[in-house]
Amino acid sequence: MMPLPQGSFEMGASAAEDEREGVPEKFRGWAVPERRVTIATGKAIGVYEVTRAEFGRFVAETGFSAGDACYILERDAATNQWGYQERRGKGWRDTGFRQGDDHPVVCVSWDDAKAYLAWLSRKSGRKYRLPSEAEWEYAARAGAEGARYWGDIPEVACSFANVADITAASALNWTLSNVRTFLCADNHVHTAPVGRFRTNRFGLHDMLGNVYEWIEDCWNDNYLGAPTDGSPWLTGDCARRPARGGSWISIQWNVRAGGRAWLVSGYRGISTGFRVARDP
Ligand SMILES: [Ca+2]
Ligand SMILES: [Ca+2]
Repeated sequence: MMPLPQGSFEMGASAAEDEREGVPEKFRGWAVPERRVTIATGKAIGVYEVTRAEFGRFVAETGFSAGDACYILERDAATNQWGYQERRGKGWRDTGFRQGDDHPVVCVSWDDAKAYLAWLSRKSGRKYRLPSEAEWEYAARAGAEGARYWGDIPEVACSFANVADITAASALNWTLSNVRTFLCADNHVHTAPVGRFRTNRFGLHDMLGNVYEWIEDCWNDNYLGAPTDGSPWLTGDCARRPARGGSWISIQWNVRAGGRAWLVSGYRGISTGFRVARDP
C-alpha cells in the first residue's frame, strides 16, 4: 500500500483533450465538467494491481467461485475482425493466454472484487475497498495535468505501461493504421507481471495500462453533480461501474488519466482487474 498525499487536483478531461486524442464521438463528454476535487488525509492505495497469486489465496481459503465464463478476444473467421466473445470454461485461472502468479488477475467482476475486499478486510482487520473514481484519478495523475503521467509523447508509453503496442500488433496481426496503436514496443502481447514498468510520481505501477481497474462508484455519464471531497459517487446507474486506466489491449485514447469507461458490474473479461484502497 502507498499512502496518498493529502491534496487537491483538477479532475476530468476537457473537450479539447477528447478532440486531440481522437476519442470517438459517442465516447466524448464523459469526463466533464472538470472540477476541483480534494483528497483527505490518510488514504492509501495499492502500489500494484491485485495479482493472480493474491486472488488465488482468497479462492483457496474461501472456496469462492468467480463464475465459469469470461469474455475473451477472438478473431472472427468470417470477418477477420477481433472482438470479445463470452466463453465457458474460461476464467481467472485460464484466460486463454499465459499468466504467471505475478500477473494481474483478470476475468473478475466488480462483485468478485468486492468479495475479495470483504475477505481481505476480515483477515486484516482493516477496511479495504475499491478506490473511488476521484481517488483513482488523483493517484493516477500524481500531479500530472495532461492525458498521461509520462507527458505528451504517446510513444514514451512503453517504458511506463503495458498497452496495445507494436509487440501486440505484430503477434496478433493487427493493422497499425488509423487505430492509434502506441508505436513503440513494451514487449508484452497480453498482461505483464505487475510492477514491470516505471512508476508515476506517487510511486504507483500500472495505473495506466496492463488491466482496467474497477472503481467503487456507480456510473454517471458525466461529472455534473459529482462529489468534490474524494468520496465515491453512490447514486446513478449502479448496474454499471467505471473501469479506469486502459489495458494491454488499449489504443491511445483509452489510456488516459482522465479518460473514463464503464462495464456492467457482473462483467468478467480478460482485460479487467482491480487494485485495492484503504481508509485510515
Ligand atoms: Ca503491450
Ligand atoms: Ca492498470
